[in-house]
Amino acid sequence: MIIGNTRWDVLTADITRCTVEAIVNAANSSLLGGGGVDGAIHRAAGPELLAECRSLGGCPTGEARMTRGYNLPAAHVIHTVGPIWRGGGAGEHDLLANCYRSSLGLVRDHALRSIAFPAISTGIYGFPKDQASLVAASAVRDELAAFPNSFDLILFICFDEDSADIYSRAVEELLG
Ligand code: AR6
Repeated sequence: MIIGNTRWDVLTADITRCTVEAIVNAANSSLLGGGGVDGAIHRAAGPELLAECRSLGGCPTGEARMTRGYNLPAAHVIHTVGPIWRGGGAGEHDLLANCYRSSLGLVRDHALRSIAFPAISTGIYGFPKDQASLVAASAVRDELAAFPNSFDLILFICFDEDSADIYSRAVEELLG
């Protein structure tokens, strides 16, 4: 998809291998590492990432914090904390949308142009992928409308083909 100057794509890949300016980490509120994509990012970045994360003092759900990328191909990591799925009535959709907005806000604040997102909250945190993909796509669509030409490349990186199909369909649906 091309929207203004922005290419927006869904890929099946390992986000730790992505050469973009910033990759997003689906972290927890301690920012001190964990399993899933968080564990993979910390392993690939090396121990200096954890040392920098310790200095941040955590992050509330829906917000985001930026660090360097150390041994990653990406120069920066944006750590955001997705909501734990509790059935959908606990503000999960808004909190997940905030993760995408906060992350894109940091990209803009630092004048970066390219970012790769994982499927935040859809692993250990249990958010249903069909709903999470629509939240993600609508949040990005709204940011692109509000801040046109602020980004060159936005990637949704899925770990398997089935997820990539779900996120691709959501992007297509949201863009009509
Ligand atoms: N590249 C891209 N996507 C990946 C990768 C990877 N290397 N590894 C996993 N995924 P999860 P959450 C996908 O569980 O649900 C951690 O312990 C995975 O298939 O990583 O937000 C944190 O510390 C799934 O679709 O994150 C938190 O405690 C997606 O990434 C908690 O897990 C997100 O799955 C956060 O849970």
